[in-house]
Amino acid sequence: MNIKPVSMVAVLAVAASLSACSSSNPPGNGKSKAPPGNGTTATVASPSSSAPVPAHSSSSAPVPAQTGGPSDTLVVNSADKQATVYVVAGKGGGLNFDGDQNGKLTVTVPAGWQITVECHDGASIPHSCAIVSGGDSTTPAFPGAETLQPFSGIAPGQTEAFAFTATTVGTYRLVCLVPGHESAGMWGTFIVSASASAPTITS
Ligand SMILES: [Cu+2]
Repeated sequence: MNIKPVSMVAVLAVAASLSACSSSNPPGNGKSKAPPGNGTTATVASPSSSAPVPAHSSSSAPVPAQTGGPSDTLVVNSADKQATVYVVAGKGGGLNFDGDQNGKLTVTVPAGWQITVECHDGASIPHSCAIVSGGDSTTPAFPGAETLQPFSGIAPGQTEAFAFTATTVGTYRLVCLVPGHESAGMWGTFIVSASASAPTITS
């Protein structure tokens, strides 16, 4: 007789473990509040409110990239001090970021914010994105502030994302580290500001 409520609990537990994405959850932790015989699983979605972690919780894996937003685009989450910068490397096929060369593209972020850069290769040759301290530097200014293989680059048409915390005030470069590209003008300006209240992007 009671088979139906028990199976519903099982379904709910599976659905919860799938949506919560935390494999440490012990199965079958007796959801006694499951309504008997009323077969609706829609209420299971509510646990997500306690887990606001977005897509990027990885430590070694690259941040999941979207399909590459338009150039000169920022998505700002002021409440959480997070911003995503969409950058097109090699827009129109040239050695540029978002069509700009030699520092013209300027991204400013407040110090302490977590920044995600989505680097889209818009050209027919490989490019990369990295935040470095100055001209000819090939070391990321912040841990993780570069695409995975910055010297060989991202394949044409692909998008790769990375995230870092802009901990130190200063003026940096957004560069392509594929050899020869920065010196040919493929760099922008990346400013970590003590006074800015929100990120901006100008070109
Ligand atoms: Cu390049």
